[in-house]
Amino acid sequence: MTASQELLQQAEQLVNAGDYRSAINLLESRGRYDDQRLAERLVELRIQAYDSLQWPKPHDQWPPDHDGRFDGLTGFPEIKAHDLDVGNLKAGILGRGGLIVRGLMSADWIAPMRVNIDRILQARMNAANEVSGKEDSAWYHRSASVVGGPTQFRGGERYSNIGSVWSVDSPPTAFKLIEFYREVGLPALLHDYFDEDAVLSVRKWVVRCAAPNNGASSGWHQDGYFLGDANAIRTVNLWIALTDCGGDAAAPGLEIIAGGERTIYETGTCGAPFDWTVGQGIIDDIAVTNPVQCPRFNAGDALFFDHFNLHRTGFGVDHSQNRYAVETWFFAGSTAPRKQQPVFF
Ligand SMILES: O=C(O)CCC(=O)C(=O)O
Ligand SMILES: [Fe+2]
Repeated sequence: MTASQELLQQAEQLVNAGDYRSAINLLESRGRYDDQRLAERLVELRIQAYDSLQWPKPHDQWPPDHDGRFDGLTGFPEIKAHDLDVGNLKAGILGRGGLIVRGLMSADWIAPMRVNIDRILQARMNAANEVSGKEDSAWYHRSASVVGGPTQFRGGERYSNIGSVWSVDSPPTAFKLIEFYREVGLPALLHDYFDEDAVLSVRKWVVRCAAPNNGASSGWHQDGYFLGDANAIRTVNLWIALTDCGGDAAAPGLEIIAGGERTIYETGTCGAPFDWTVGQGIIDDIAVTNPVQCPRFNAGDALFFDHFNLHRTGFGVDHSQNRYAVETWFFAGSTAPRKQQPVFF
């Protein structure tokens, strides 16, 4: 038996005894991201674990207090990665609608992550186009535990090298991203923020490559609209640029409203193209006091915000480069929306 098979067997014993947490810890700490079978099993266990673990009842100190250290600022507060702590995170998200963290992801993570996203999109395309021998790529594999079951490919034009993919559909990528979250101390930071453990989810944990779409406008939205009862859920989104983008850069960034207003706006009116988008008329009203921001990000810079934030992909008029990014929504375990399929990490 190989070392990897032995690890998987030990993990199975722990799972059979109901101890998902130890099984996951074992595979995560002793396994490798490029061990295909192990990375796939780890994704399955992370999805299955949520139901078998105990989660606290939602506490009533929500939203938590913050010290207003960024009050009076226009736009988003900015800090360096080594200053990321719960005080800055609370005052940023709850006081100003977001917090920019410069240099959160270091260069040794960024380029490999971009390459991985290319591999994932290519593997999905190969599978859709039934390229012979390429159907079962390590880089694109839908776990049987994902609700909705196996991906159904229609083939042809459906997929390209541009697009978004659930991170769990790429087990090596999910493995590496969780390693990154640990490296920058997110589990403890988010525990302090939520006052309980955070979880990931199948549907709101996304890697993407967005192409320039000069002159186009994407939909203004609040993720709270999709996620269920906005007043019941507790979230932190970590959006990481893997390409220089926004501002005067050559790739699309984010257009986003600062200010920390905690309300869900009407959708589907005032010129909104879809029932889930907020109309330009409403944005124009808000922008009188809170101008739309399009922050300039360097690859590795991050923006934290939550489900009340109003934003859209920032298509410009003369972009020439694709933009890679990772969008990770964390949920307080107690109120994680079931429809998003919570993922233990
Ligand atoms: O990456 C983008 O352009 C969109 C990101 C977004 O909507 C989000 O992170 O919630
Ligand atoms: Fe969004």
